[in-house]
Amino acid sequence: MHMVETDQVQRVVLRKVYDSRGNPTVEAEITTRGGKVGRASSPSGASRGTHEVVPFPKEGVDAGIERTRERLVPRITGAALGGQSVFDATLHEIDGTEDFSVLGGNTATALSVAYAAATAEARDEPLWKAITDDPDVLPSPPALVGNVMNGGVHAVGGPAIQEFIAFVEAPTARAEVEAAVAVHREVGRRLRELLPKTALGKGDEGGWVAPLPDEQALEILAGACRTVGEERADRKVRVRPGLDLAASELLRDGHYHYRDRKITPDEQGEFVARLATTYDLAYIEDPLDQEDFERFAELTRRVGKGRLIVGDDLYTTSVGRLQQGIDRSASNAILIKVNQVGTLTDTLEASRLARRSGWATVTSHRSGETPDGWLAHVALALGSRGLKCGVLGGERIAKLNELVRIAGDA
Ligand code: 2PG
Ligand code: MG
Repeated sequence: MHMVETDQVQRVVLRKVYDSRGNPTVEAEITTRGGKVGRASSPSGASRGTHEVVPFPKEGVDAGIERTRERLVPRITGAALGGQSVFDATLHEIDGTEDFSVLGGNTATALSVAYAAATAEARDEPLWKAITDDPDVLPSPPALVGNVMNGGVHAVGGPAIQEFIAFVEAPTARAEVEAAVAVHREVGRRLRELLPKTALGKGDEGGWVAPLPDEQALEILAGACRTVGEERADRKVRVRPGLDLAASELLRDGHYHYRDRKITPDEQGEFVARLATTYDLAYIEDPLDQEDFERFAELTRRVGKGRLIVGDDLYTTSVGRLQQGIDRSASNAILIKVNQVGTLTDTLEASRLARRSGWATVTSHRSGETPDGWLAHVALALGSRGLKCGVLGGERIAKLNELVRIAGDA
């Protein structure tokens, strides 16, 4: 049990800062009467789901910040800390829309997390404890869902599939991070061997970008996962490949478009099912369009055993969308992104519903990120099966370093 909070919000600062793509986003800073500071900034997506809240009002980032300063800050100054759900309800009330189109979902996210961080600081406790339902248990580290090759809208000239992922499980956070980094390196080595004269690049999430068709890229990933897994098998490290197809981005005029062909939705289902079994995929995110609950369910029935079938754009962290998915057994896992719904309270609700239904949650970064580490705390607080945050690049490794820090690995 926590002691009753006596500390209060004294000062709220909102500022426009910049994400890893150089796009503007919002940072919130809450200073308490006791002189503690909670600070958080919000990431931004590129392959955004239709059902997400909007990141900024249509008038822009500055308008969202200005309105929040005027309407919210006077209301929350002097408020007690430790009342996350009341604070988040105030954000909704003042915004007054379903999709945070007045304040902006990114403004709300930065404030919601900064408030939790200020609460944690006031209690002299780690952030995850201020978020979780069960603050007395240190949760076990989630699997790492590390993006090592980029394509789709996160890259130029790469495969059509958005993310080629190393799914890493190990007894410690440190062993997981080291294995994920090793896969990233091994993919780089294999790409240089295959394409010695080609300039290789990196995508928005720090994964390699190479001009390869999707299945050839997957072969490279699967080979790299096998090599790293075999090297570390005696240390109980397991490494398997995974994909985020971000399929809504591939669908145009009723067909899924790849580099050199286009296929029907039925063919897409067949294609992904074949990839799942051929390459022993541990993780498949958004294999189909964000409205196609039916084919999601069919794929889960066919190949869902022993792997995570994850809805991102399908659910957008929304309880209503998730309930539809549960009713139809559309997948067995949900991707969790705080700024798809705008507050930690909404995020926790989605996570609780998933867990009550026996589904896994995977807590995720966005393609545009800041060097904050709070995502690792959210993953732990929710008891997530996975933490998806890329591998390399300052804004990605910041989350992994925070995970190592929290886990207290020597
Ligand atoms: C995704 C994310 C993060 P974005 O599709 O899962 O990897 O991308 O933030 O662009 O939506
Ligand atoms: Mg996704």
